[in-house]
Amino acid sequence: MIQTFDELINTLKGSQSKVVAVAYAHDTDALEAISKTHQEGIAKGILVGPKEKIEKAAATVGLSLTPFEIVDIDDEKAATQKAVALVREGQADVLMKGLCSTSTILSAVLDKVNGLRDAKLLSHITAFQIPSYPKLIIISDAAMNIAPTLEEKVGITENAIQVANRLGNPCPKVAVIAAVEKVNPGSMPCTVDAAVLSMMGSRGQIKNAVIDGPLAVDNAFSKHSCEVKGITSPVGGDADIAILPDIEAGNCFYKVMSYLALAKTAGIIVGARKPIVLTSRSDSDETKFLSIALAMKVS
Ligand code: COD
Repeated sequence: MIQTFDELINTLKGSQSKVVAVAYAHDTDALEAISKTHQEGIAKGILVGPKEKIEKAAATVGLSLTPFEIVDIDDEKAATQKAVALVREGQADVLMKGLCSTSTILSAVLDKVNGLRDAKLLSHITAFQIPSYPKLIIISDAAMNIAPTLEEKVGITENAIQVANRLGNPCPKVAVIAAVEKVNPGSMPCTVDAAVLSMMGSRGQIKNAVIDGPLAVDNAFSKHSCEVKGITSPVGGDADIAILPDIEAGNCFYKVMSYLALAKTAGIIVGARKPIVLTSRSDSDETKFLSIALAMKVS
């Protein structure tokens, strides 16, 4: 079972046959990340966008583009659609956002005819490595589904479980997070969703995981907290996955882990035919590299 990002990287070394398609690639951050990925022997890259601008961006950060194929397309929408097409046609294994806007890439991905949608819900998952916890923590959804319904939370949970399975954990422990551990139907509807997801796990409707909720964050990750509060839970204190109630909670968790707890962080969108790396400009170079690595592992 993969417990750290170093272990993840080690499992990928030598998998140079896999390819990342970068949409609108004249972005120095994306170019540096893809170049590191190539140097580490993890993946090759196809750069889609205006060739002259890609070369200029690479020159400003001193990168050689020799190892990369460039598909010369000026227009943002057309370049993004081409990168999506490369993934859809099997010429690339992962899609990565370059300088195109988030809405341009998401609408190309969600396009019913030419996009990357399968029957499944697309959701964002983040993996964190932090010294105070003995294994990677996966959370969802910090960036895609805004206010998921119960049905969408089932999709979010299943996607996160599949990522944990791909990381070698056949039966991850899933904490469905709320502010409290008691079901409060009147005032806190997310506690009801958490209880239903938990029951769907124990009835085998959601497979390959042990699910418990509602659990507050302290119950999910601290055995001491469970003892103090008298909570008996197969997940409490040892969660592999935390499902957050909505994008606000998910995004706050992500930013607190990254900016205040200084976690090593990787984030990708899953549920499409292939994973998508959609990092933001404020993410560190390390996060961009680790996100590509996680996408490679899941692809
Ligand atoms: N999975 C599968 N299909 C989806 C999903 C999904 N998560 N979301 C939308 N679709 C499908 C719909 O069924 C529909 O067929 C089509 O896509 C368009 O759906 P709309 O009209 O809801 O699409 P949008 O463009 O209004 O919304 C989709 C977004 C993903 C853009 C939207 O949910 C969004 O803005 N999410 C938050 C993104 C964000 O701001 N993140 C910032 C945090 S870093």
